[in-house]
Amino acid sequence: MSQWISPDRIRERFSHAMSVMYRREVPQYGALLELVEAVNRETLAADVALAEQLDAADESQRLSVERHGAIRVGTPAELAMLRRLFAVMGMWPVGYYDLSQAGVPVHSTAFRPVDDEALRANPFRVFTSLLRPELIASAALRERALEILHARDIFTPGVTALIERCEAQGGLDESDADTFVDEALETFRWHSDATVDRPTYESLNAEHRLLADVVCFRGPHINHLTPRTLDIDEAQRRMPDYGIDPKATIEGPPRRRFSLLLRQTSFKALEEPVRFAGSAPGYHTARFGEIEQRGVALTAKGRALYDRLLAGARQGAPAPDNTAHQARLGAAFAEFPDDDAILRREGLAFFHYWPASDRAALELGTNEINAANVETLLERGALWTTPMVYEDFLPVSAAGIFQSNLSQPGDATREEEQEDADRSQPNQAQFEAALGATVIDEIALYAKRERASLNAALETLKAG
Ligand code: OOG
Ligand code: NI
Repeated sequence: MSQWISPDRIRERFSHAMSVMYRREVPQYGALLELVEAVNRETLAADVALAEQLDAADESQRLSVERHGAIRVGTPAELAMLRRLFAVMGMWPVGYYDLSQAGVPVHSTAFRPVDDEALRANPFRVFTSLLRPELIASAALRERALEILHARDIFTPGVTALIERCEAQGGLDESDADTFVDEALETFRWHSDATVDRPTYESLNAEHRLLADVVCFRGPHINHLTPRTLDIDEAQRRMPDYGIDPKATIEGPPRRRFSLLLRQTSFKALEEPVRFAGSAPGYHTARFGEIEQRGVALTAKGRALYDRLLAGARQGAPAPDNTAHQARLGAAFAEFPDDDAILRREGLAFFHYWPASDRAALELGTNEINAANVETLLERGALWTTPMVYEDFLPVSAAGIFQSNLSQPGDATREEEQEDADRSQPNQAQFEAALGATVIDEIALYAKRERASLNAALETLKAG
Protein backbone atom coordinates (compact mmCIF):
# COMPACT_ATOMS: atom_id res chain seq x y z
CA MET A 1 0.00 0.00 0.00
CA SER A 2 1.28 3.39 -0.94
CA GLN A 3 1.71 5.91 1.83
CA TRP A 4 0.45 8.58 -0.60
CA ILE A 5 -3.17 9.31 -1.18
CA SER A 6 -4.52 8.70 -4.67
CA PRO A 7 -4.40 11.65 -7.11
CA ASP A 8 -8.08 10.82 -7.82
CA ARG A 9 -8.95 11.70 -4.23
CA ILE A 10 -7.00 14.95 -4.33
CA ARG A 11 -8.84 15.86 -7.56
CA GLU A 12 -12.17 15.02 -5.97
CA ARG A 13 -11.44 17.23 -2.95
CA PHE A 14 -10.24 20.04 -5.17
CA SER A 15 -13.26 19.84 -7.48
CA HIS A 16 -15.57 19.91 -4.46
CA ALA A 17 -13.72 22.82 -2.86
CA MET A 18 -13.86 24.78 -6.14
CA SER A 19 -17.61 24.21 -6.35
CA VAL A 20 -18.14 25.47 -2.78
CA MET A 21 -15.97 28.50 -3.48
CA TYR A 22 -17.66 29.36 -6.77
CA ARG A 23 -21.11 29.08 -5.20
CA ARG A 24 -19.99 31.69 -2.70
CA GLU A 25 -18.42 33.91 -5.36
CA VAL A 26 -21.19 33.61 -8.00
CA PRO A 27 -24.49 32.80 -6.26
CA GLN A 28 -26.24 32.10 -9.59
CA TYR A 29 -24.02 29.03 -9.90
CA GLY A 30 -25.85 27.61 -6.87
CA ALA A 31 -29.19 28.17 -8.60
CA LEU A 32 -27.81 26.46 -11.69
CA LEU A 33 -26.78 23.41 -9.66
CA GLU A 34 -30.30 23.15 -8.25
CA LEU A 35 -31.82 23.39 -11.72
CA VAL A 36 -29.50 20.74 -13.18
CA GLU A 37 -30.11 18.43 -10.23
CA ALA A 38 -33.89 18.71 -10.70
CA VAL A 39 -33.73 18.15 -14.47
CA ASN A 40 -31.39 15.15 -14.06
CA ARG A 41 -33.65 13.58 -11.44
CA GLU A 42 -36.74 13.99 -13.63
CA THR A 43 -34.95 12.79 -16.77
CA LEU A 44 -33.73 9.61 -15.07
CA ALA A 45 -37.20 8.93 -13.64
CA ALA A 46 -38.80 9.33 -17.08
CA ASP A 47 -36.14 7.47 -19.09
CA VAL A 48 -35.51 4.07 -17.54
CA ALA A 49 -33.30 2.97 -20.43
CA LEU A 50 -30.97 5.93 -19.91
CA ALA A 51 -30.81 5.25 -16.16
CA GLU A 52 -29.95 1.61 -16.86
CA GLN A 53 -27.29 2.55 -19.38
CA LEU A 54 -25.59 4.92 -16.91
CA ASP A 55 -25.73 2.23 -14.22
CA ALA A 56 -24.35 -0.41 -16.56
CA ALA A 57 -21.41 1.78 -17.53
CA ASP A 58 -20.89 2.55 -13.83
CA GLU A 59 -21.45 6.24 -14.54
CA SER A 60 -24.40 7.08 -12.31
CA GLN A 61 -22.33 8.17 -9.35
CA ARG A 62 -20.04 10.45 -11.33
CA LEU A 63 -22.98 12.44 -12.67
CA SER A 64 -23.69 14.49 -9.55
CA VAL A 65 -20.03 15.46 -9.04
CA GLU A 66 -19.28 16.04 -12.70
CA ARG A 67 -18.21 19.49 -13.80
CA HIS A 68 -15.58 21.40 -15.72
CA GLY A 69 -14.03 24.79 -15.14
CA ALA A 70 -12.06 27.26 -17.24
CA ILE A 71 -9.14 29.62 -16.66
CA ARG A 72 -6.95 31.84 -18.81
CA VAL A 73 -3.28 32.50 -18.08
CA GLY A 74 -0.85 35.04 -19.43
CA THR A 75 2.62 33.51 -19.72
CA PRO A 76 4.34 30.25 -20.66
CA ALA A 77 5.76 30.00 -17.12
CA GLU A 78 2.24 30.19 -15.64
CA LEU A 79 1.01 27.47 -18.00
CA ALA A 80 3.98 25.20 -17.28
CA MET A 81 3.47 25.53 -13.52
CA LEU A 82 -0.25 24.79 -13.93
CA ARG A 83 0.68 21.58 -15.75
CA ARG A 84 2.70 20.53 -12.70
CA LEU A 85 -0.11 21.58 -10.32
CA PHE A 86 -2.73 19.58 -12.23
CA ALA A 87 -0.41 16.55 -12.40
CA VAL A 88 -0.59 16.29 -8.59
CA MET A 89 -4.32 15.62 -9.11
CA GLY A 90 -3.93 13.16 -11.99
CA MET A 91 -4.96 15.70 -14.63
CA TRP A 92 -3.06 15.70 -17.94
CA PRO A 93 -3.18 18.04 -20.93
CA VAL A 94 -5.45 16.54 -23.59
CA GLY A 95 -6.14 18.13 -26.98
CA TYR A 96 -5.16 21.43 -28.61
CA TYR A 97 -7.73 24.13 -29.32
CA ASP A 98 -7.07 27.09 -31.59
CA LEU A 99 -9.37 30.00 -30.74
CA SER A 100 -7.70 32.49 -33.08
CA GLN A 101 -10.18 31.60 -35.81
CA ALA A 102 -12.88 33.17 -33.64
CA GLY A 103 -10.84 36.31 -33.04
CA VAL A 104 -9.89 35.27 -29.49
CA PRO A 105 -6.11 35.64 -28.98
CA VAL A 106 -5.57 32.40 -27.03
CA HIS A 107 -4.91 28.72 -27.55
CA SER A 108 -5.92 26.04 -25.12
CA THR A 109 -5.86 22.52 -23.77
CA ALA A 110 -7.96 20.64 -21.23
CA PHE A 111 -6.35 19.17 -18.11
CA ARG A 112 -8.24 16.02 -17.24
CA PRO A 113 -7.99 12.45 -15.99
CA VAL A 114 -7.30 9.97 -18.77
CA ASP A 115 -7.90 6.37 -17.72
CA ASP A 116 -11.20 4.56 -17.19
CA GLU A 117 -10.88 4.22 -13.45
CA ALA A 118 -9.86 7.84 -12.89
CA LEU A 119 -12.68 9.10 -15.13
CA ARG A 120 -15.17 7.00 -13.22
CA ALA A 121 -13.86 8.26 -9.88
CA ASN A 122 -14.12 11.92 -10.82
CA PRO A 123 -13.92 13.37 -14.35
CA PHE A 124 -13.19 16.99 -13.32
CA ARG A 125 -11.52 18.92 -16.15
CA VAL A 126 -10.19 22.44 -16.57
CA PHE A 127 -10.19 24.15 -19.97
CA THR A 128 -7.00 26.19 -19.83
CA SER A 129 -6.14 28.98 -22.24
CA LEU A 130 -2.84 30.78 -22.81
CA LEU A 131 -2.74 34.35 -24.08
CA ARG A 132 -1.01 34.82 -27.45
CA PRO A 133 0.57 38.28 -27.24
CA GLU A 134 1.62 38.05 -30.90
CA LEU A 135 -2.06 38.31 -31.82
CA ILE A 136 -2.47 41.65 -30.00
CA ALA A 137 -2.49 44.36 -32.63
CA SER A 138 -1.01 47.24 -30.59
CA ALA A 139 2.72 46.79 -29.90
CA ALA A 140 2.63 49.28 -27.02
CA LEU A 141 -0.19 47.45 -25.25
CA ARG A 142 1.46 44.10 -25.88
CA GLU A 143 4.62 45.34 -24.14
CA ARG A 144 2.65 46.80 -21.26
CA ALA A 145 0.65 43.57 -20.83
CA LEU A 146 3.79 41.43 -20.69
CA GLU A 147 5.45 43.77 -18.22
CA ILE A 148 2.43 43.54 -15.87
CA LEU A 149 2.20 39.77 -16.25
CA HIS A 150 5.87 39.21 -15.50
CA ALA A 151 5.54 41.09 -12.22
CA ARG A 152 2.96 38.71 -10.75
CA ASP A 153 3.19 35.25 -9.22
CA ILE A 154 -0.15 33.43 -9.39
CA PHE A 155 1.01 30.57 -7.12
CA THR A 156 1.40 30.71 -3.35
CA PRO A 157 4.81 29.70 -1.94
CA GLY A 158 2.94 26.88 -0.16
CA VAL A 159 1.51 25.32 -3.31
CA THR A 160 4.82 25.61 -5.12
CA ALA A 161 6.59 23.79 -2.28
CA LEU A 162 3.98 21.01 -2.23
CA ILE A 163 4.15 20.51 -6.01
CA GLU A 164 7.92 20.12 -5.69
CA ARG A 165 7.51 17.73 -2.77
CA CYS A 166 5.00 15.64 -4.72
CA GLU A 167 7.32 15.43 -7.71
CA ALA A 168 10.30 14.50 -5.52
CA GLN A 169 8.64 11.81 -3.40
CA GLY A 170 6.00 10.52 -5.84
CA GLY A 171 2.85 11.64 -4.02
CA LEU A 172 1.36 13.51 -1.08
CA ASP A 173 0.18 12.22 2.27
CA GLU A 174 -3.25 12.97 3.68
CA SER A 175 -2.38 16.19 5.45
CA ASP A 176 -0.19 17.57 2.64
CA ALA A 177 -3.04 16.82 0.21
CA ASP A 178 -5.43 18.93 2.28
CA THR A 179 -2.96 21.79 2.46
CA PHE A 180 -2.33 21.45 -1.29
CA VAL A 181 -6.06 21.85 -2.04
CA ASP A 182 -6.33 24.95 0.19
CA GLU A 183 -3.25 26.54 -1.33
CA ALA A 184 -4.15 25.64 -4.92
CA LEU A 185 -7.58 27.28 -4.45
CA GLU A 186 -5.81 30.61 -3.92
CA THR A 187 -4.70 30.58 -7.56
CA PHE A 188 -8.29 30.13 -8.78
CA ARG A 189 -10.18 32.48 -6.49
CA TRP A 190 -11.49 35.90 -7.47
CA HIS A 191 -9.34 38.86 -6.42
CA SER A 192 -11.35 42.03 -6.51
CA ASP A 193 -8.28 44.25 -6.26
CA ALA A 194 -6.74 44.78 -9.68
CA THR A 195 -2.96 44.99 -10.04
CA VAL A 196 -3.25 48.07 -12.28
CA ASP A 197 -4.87 51.50 -12.27
CA ARG A 198 -8.12 52.13 -14.01
CA PRO A 199 -6.75 53.80 -17.17
CA THR A 200 -4.47 50.79 -17.77
CA TYR A 201 -7.41 48.40 -17.31
CA GLU A 202 -9.49 50.45 -19.71
CA SER A 203 -6.88 50.64 -22.41
CA LEU A 204 -6.32 46.86 -22.29
CA ASN A 205 -10.07 46.29 -22.22
CA ALA A 206 -10.56 48.50 -25.26
CA GLU A 207 -7.92 46.54 -27.20
CA HIS A 208 -9.57 43.20 -26.34
CA ARG A 209 -11.88 42.37 -23.43
CA LEU A 210 -9.96 39.18 -22.86
CA LEU A 211 -6.68 41.05 -22.47
CA ALA A 212 -7.96 43.02 -19.47
CA ASP A 213 -9.33 39.86 -17.90
CA VAL A 214 -6.06 37.94 -18.25
CA VAL A 215 -3.65 40.73 -17.38
CA CYS A 216 -5.13 42.99 -14.69
CA PHE A 217 -5.70 40.62 -11.77
CA ARG A 218 -3.54 38.78 -9.27
CA GLY A 219 -4.63 35.39 -10.52
CA PRO A 220 -6.44 33.52 -13.30
CA HIS A 221 -9.80 33.46 -11.49
CA ILE A 222 -11.92 30.48 -12.42
CA ASN A 223 -14.35 32.01 -14.93
CA HIS A 224 -17.06 29.33 -14.87
CA LEU A 225 -17.89 25.91 -13.49
CA THR A 226 -20.13 23.70 -15.55
CA PRO A 227 -22.33 20.87 -14.27
CA ARG A 228 -23.46 18.06 -16.61
CA THR A 229 -27.16 17.86 -17.41
CA LEU A 230 -28.98 14.94 -19.02
CA ASP A 231 -31.40 17.24 -20.88
CA ILE A 232 -29.95 20.57 -21.90
CA ASP A 233 -33.03 21.68 -23.85
CA GLU A 234 -35.18 21.34 -20.74
CA ALA A 235 -32.54 23.01 -18.55
CA GLN A 236 -32.27 25.95 -21.00
CA ARG A 237 -36.08 26.29 -21.05
CA ARG A 238 -36.27 26.45 -17.27
CA MET A 239 -33.35 28.83 -16.68
CA PRO A 240 -35.60 31.93 -16.45
CA ASP A 241 -37.59 30.23 -13.63
CA TYR A 242 -34.34 30.26 -11.66
CA GLY A 243 -33.57 33.88 -12.46
CA ILE A 244 -30.97 32.93 -15.07
CA ASP A 245 -30.81 34.49 -18.52
CA PRO A 246 -29.18 32.04 -21.00
CA LYS A 247 -27.22 32.92 -24.13
CA ALA A 248 -29.30 32.82 -27.28
CA THR A 249 -28.36 29.43 -28.72
CA ILE A 250 -27.23 26.01 -27.53
CA GLU A 251 -23.79 25.24 -28.99
CA GLY A 252 -22.84 21.93 -30.57
CA PRO A 253 -24.86 19.22 -32.32
CA PRO A 254 -28.68 19.14 -32.31
CA ARG A 255 -30.81 17.10 -29.94
CA ARG A 256 -30.72 13.41 -30.92
CA ARG A 257 -32.08 10.12 -29.65
CA PHE A 258 -28.44 9.09 -29.30
CA SER A 259 -26.46 12.11 -28.00
CA LEU A 260 -23.30 13.10 -29.87
CA LEU A 261 -20.21 14.80 -28.38
CA LEU A 262 -21.16 17.84 -26.35
CA ARG A 263 -23.95 20.44 -26.23
CA GLN A 264 -23.46 23.59 -24.14
CA THR A 265 -25.17 26.79 -23.14
CA SER A 266 -24.07 29.61 -20.83
CA PHE A 267 -25.32 32.74 -19.12
CA LYS A 268 -23.64 35.97 -18.24
CA ALA A 269 -22.91 36.50 -14.57
CA LEU A 270 -23.29 39.83 -12.85
CA GLU A 271 -20.77 42.63 -12.93
CA GLU A 272 -18.30 42.36 -10.07
CA PRO A 273 -16.89 45.40 -8.28
CA VAL A 274 -13.16 45.97 -8.71
CA ARG A 275 -10.75 48.18 -6.76
CA PHE A 276 -8.10 49.70 -8.99
CA ALA A 277 -4.67 50.80 -7.81
CA GLY A 278 -4.96 54.45 -6.81
CA SER A 279 -8.13 55.10 -8.83
CA ALA A 280 -11.89 55.09 -8.43
CA PRO A 281 -13.52 51.63 -8.24
CA GLY A 282 -15.18 50.04 -11.27
CA TYR A 283 -16.65 46.78 -12.53
CA HIS A 284 -15.52 43.69 -14.40
CA THR A 285 -17.72 41.06 -16.06
CA ALA A 286 -15.80 37.92 -16.81
CA ARG A 287 -17.35 35.22 -14.75
CA PHE A 288 -20.33 33.23 -15.93
CA GLY A 289 -22.25 29.99 -15.70
CA GLU A 290 -22.56 27.16 -18.18
CA ILE A 291 -24.22 23.77 -18.46
CA GLU A 292 -23.42 20.91 -20.76
CA GLN A 293 -24.82 17.62 -21.97
CA ARG A 294 -22.27 14.97 -22.88
CA GLY A 295 -22.81 12.34 -25.57
CA VAL A 296 -20.70 9.73 -27.32
CA ALA A 297 -17.08 10.36 -28.40
CA LEU A 298 -16.65 10.28 -32.18
CA THR A 299 -13.85 8.64 -34.16
CA ALA A 300 -11.83 10.73 -36.62
CA LYS A 301 -14.32 9.66 -39.31
CA GLY A 302 -17.32 10.63 -37.16
CA ARG A 303 -15.71 13.90 -36.20
CA ALA A 304 -15.04 14.80 -39.83
CA LEU A 305 -18.72 14.18 -40.58
CA TYR A 306 -19.72 16.30 -37.55
CA ASP A 307 -17.46 19.18 -38.64
CA ARG A 308 -18.80 19.08 -42.20
CA LEU A 309 -22.47 19.04 -41.17
CA LEU A 310 -21.97 21.76 -38.55
CA ALA A 311 -20.19 24.02 -41.04
CA GLY A 312 -23.08 23.49 -43.48
CA ALA A 313 -25.66 24.45 -40.86
CA ARG A 314 -23.71 27.61 -39.95
CA GLN A 315 -23.62 28.95 -43.47
CA GLY A 316 -25.61 32.09 -44.22
CA ALA A 317 -27.18 34.49 -41.76
CA PRO A 318 -27.30 33.31 -38.12
CA ALA A 319 -30.66 31.82 -37.13
CA PRO A 320 -32.84 34.37 -35.27
CA ASP A 321 -33.30 32.23 -32.16
CA ASN A 322 -32.53 28.86 -30.63
CA THR A 323 -35.65 27.18 -32.04
CA ALA A 324 -34.71 28.19 -35.57
CA HIS A 325 -31.03 27.34 -34.94
CA GLN A 326 -31.94 23.87 -33.63
CA ALA A 327 -34.31 23.23 -36.57
CA ARG A 328 -31.55 24.13 -39.01
CA LEU A 329 -29.05 21.91 -37.19
CA GLY A 330 -31.56 19.06 -37.05
CA ALA A 331 -32.02 19.19 -40.81
CA ALA A 332 -28.27 19.38 -41.44
CA PHE A 333 -27.63 16.36 -39.19
CA ALA A 334 -30.28 14.12 -40.77
CA GLU A 335 -27.38 12.44 -42.56
CA PHE A 336 -25.69 11.42 -39.27
CA PRO A 337 -26.91 7.94 -38.20
CA ASP A 338 -28.91 8.13 -34.95
CA ASP A 339 -28.54 4.54 -33.83
CA ASP A 340 -25.78 3.07 -31.69
CA ALA A 341 -25.35 -0.16 -33.66
CA ILE A 342 -24.94 1.76 -36.93
CA LEU A 343 -22.55 4.30 -35.37
CA ARG A 344 -20.43 1.41 -34.11
CA ARG A 345 -20.49 -0.68 -37.28
CA GLU A 346 -19.67 2.31 -39.46
CA GLY A 347 -16.78 3.30 -37.19
CA LEU A 348 -18.26 6.71 -36.40
CA ALA A 349 -18.23 6.53 -32.58
CA PHE A 350 -16.31 4.88 -29.73
CA PHE A 351 -17.82 2.25 -27.45
CA HIS A 352 -16.83 0.43 -24.31
CA TYR A 353 -17.11 -3.37 -24.66
CA TRP A 354 -18.34 -5.53 -21.78
CA PRO A 355 -18.47 -9.33 -21.41
CA ALA A 356 -21.75 -11.12 -20.74
CA SER A 357 -21.93 -11.83 -17.05
CA ASP A 358 -23.03 -15.44 -17.50
CA ARG A 359 -21.17 -17.21 -20.27
CA ALA A 360 -22.56 -20.62 -19.36
CA ALA A 361 -26.05 -19.47 -20.31
CA LEU A 362 -24.80 -18.56 -23.78
CA GLU A 363 -23.65 -22.10 -24.52
CA LEU A 364 -20.49 -20.84 -26.17
CA GLY A 365 -17.32 -22.93 -25.85
CA THR A 366 -13.85 -21.40 -25.63
CA ASN A 367 -13.08 -22.61 -29.14
CA GLU A 368 -16.18 -20.93 -30.49
CA ILE A 369 -15.25 -17.71 -28.70
CA ASN A 370 -11.74 -17.85 -30.12
CA ALA A 371 -13.11 -18.40 -33.61
CA ALA A 372 -15.92 -15.87 -33.49
CA ASN A 373 -15.56 -12.27 -34.59
CA VAL A 374 -16.79 -9.35 -32.55
CA GLU A 375 -20.01 -8.98 -34.58
CA THR A 376 -20.97 -12.58 -33.91
CA LEU A 377 -20.21 -12.25 -30.20
CA LEU A 378 -22.36 -9.13 -30.02
CA GLU A 379 -25.21 -10.92 -31.88
CA ARG A 380 -24.99 -13.90 -29.54
CA GLY A 381 -25.09 -11.63 -26.50
CA ALA A 382 -21.61 -12.64 -25.38
CA LEU A 383 -20.46 -9.02 -25.66
CA TRP A 384 -22.38 -5.81 -25.22
CA THR A 385 -21.43 -2.14 -25.42
CA THR A 386 -22.03 1.24 -23.83
CA PRO A 387 -21.21 4.55 -25.56
CA MET A 388 -17.89 6.09 -24.50
CA VAL A 389 -18.58 9.53 -23.07
CA TYR A 390 -16.93 12.47 -24.87
CA GLU A 391 -14.62 13.93 -22.21
CA ASP A 392 -13.26 16.87 -24.23
CA PHE A 393 -14.35 20.19 -25.74
CA LEU A 394 -15.28 21.57 -29.16
CA PRO A 395 -13.42 24.56 -30.63
CA VAL A 396 -16.42 26.10 -32.43
CA SER A 397 -18.55 25.76 -29.29
CA ALA A 398 -15.76 27.14 -27.09
CA ALA A 399 -15.49 30.13 -29.43
CA GLY A 400 -19.24 30.73 -29.05
CA ILE A 401 -18.93 30.54 -25.25
CA PHE A 402 -15.96 32.93 -25.23
CA GLN A 403 -17.76 35.39 -27.52
CA SER A 404 -21.01 35.44 -25.59
CA ASN A 405 -19.15 36.22 -22.39
CA LEU A 406 -16.72 38.78 -23.74
CA SER A 407 -19.41 40.92 -25.34
CA GLN A 408 -20.54 44.10 -23.61
CA PRO A 409 -24.17 44.49 -22.57
CA GLY A 410 -26.17 45.55 -25.61
CA ASP A 411 -23.43 44.40 -27.95
CA ALA A 412 -25.55 41.94 -29.91
CA THR A 413 -23.27 41.15 -32.80
CA ARG A 414 -20.43 39.47 -30.93
CA GLU A 415 -22.24 36.26 -30.09
CA GLU A 416 -23.20 35.75 -33.70
CA GLU A 417 -19.68 36.36 -34.91
CA GLN A 418 -18.83 33.37 -37.05
CA GLU A 419 -15.46 31.70 -36.99
CA ASP A 420 -13.35 32.63 -39.94
CA ALA A 421 -10.89 30.09 -41.30
CA ASP A 422 -8.75 32.91 -42.75
CA ARG A 423 -7.96 34.20 -39.29
CA SER A 424 -7.01 30.77 -38.01
CA GLN A 425 -3.37 30.60 -36.88
CA PRO A 426 -2.96 27.37 -34.91
CA ASN A 427 0.47 26.89 -33.37
CA GLN A 428 0.47 23.70 -31.36
CA ALA A 429 4.27 23.54 -31.27
CA GLN A 430 4.44 26.96 -29.63
CA PHE A 431 1.75 25.94 -27.12
CA GLU A 432 3.59 22.73 -26.25
CA ALA A 433 6.87 24.59 -25.83
CA ALA A 434 5.13 26.88 -23.31
CA LEU A 435 3.48 23.93 -21.58
CA GLY A 436 6.75 22.04 -21.36
CA ALA A 437 5.06 18.86 -22.62
CA THR A 438 3.17 17.55 -25.62
CA VAL A 439 -0.61 17.38 -25.40
CA ILE A 440 -2.27 13.97 -25.58
CA ASP A 441 -4.20 13.27 -28.78
CA GLU A 442 -7.79 12.77 -27.63
CA ILE A 443 -8.86 10.53 -30.51
CA ALA A 444 -5.90 8.20 -29.97
CA LEU A 445 -6.83 8.06 -26.29
CA TYR A 446 -10.45 6.99 -26.97
CA ALA A 447 -9.23 4.39 -29.49
CA LYS A 448 -6.81 2.97 -26.92
CA ARG A 449 -9.50 2.76 -24.24
CA GLU A 450 -11.93 1.10 -26.66
CA ARG A 451 -9.33 -1.51 -27.65
CA ALA A 452 -8.42 -2.17 -24.03
CA SER A 453 -12.09 -2.69 -23.10
CA LEU A 454 -12.55 -5.16 -25.95
CA ASN A 455 -9.41 -7.11 -25.04
CA ALA A 456 -10.42 -7.24 -21.38
CA ALA A 457 -13.94 -8.38 -22.29
CA LEU A 458 -12.60 -11.17 -24.54
CA GLU A 459 -10.17 -12.31 -21.84
CA THR A 460 -13.02 -12.53 -19.32
CA LEU A 461 -15.17 -14.47 -21.79
CA LYS A 462 -12.37 -16.92 -22.51
CA ALA A 463 -11.69 -17.42 -18.82
CA GLY A 464 -15.35 -18.45 -18.56
C1 OOG B 1 -13.32 29.05 -21.96
C2 OOG B 1 -14.42 28.87 -22.94
C3 OOG B 1 -14.50 27.43 -23.42
C4 OOG B 1 -16.07 25.46 -23.05
O1 OOG B 1 -16.80 24.84 -22.26
O2 OOG B 1 -16.07 25.25 -24.27
C5 OOG B 1 -15.21 26.51 -22.50
C6 OOG B 1 -13.18 30.46 -21.45
O3 OOG B 1 -14.09 31.29 -21.65
O4 OOG B 1 -12.15 30.72 -20.79
O5 OOG B 1 -15.15 26.57 -21.30
NI1 NI C 1 -16.89 25.74 -20.42
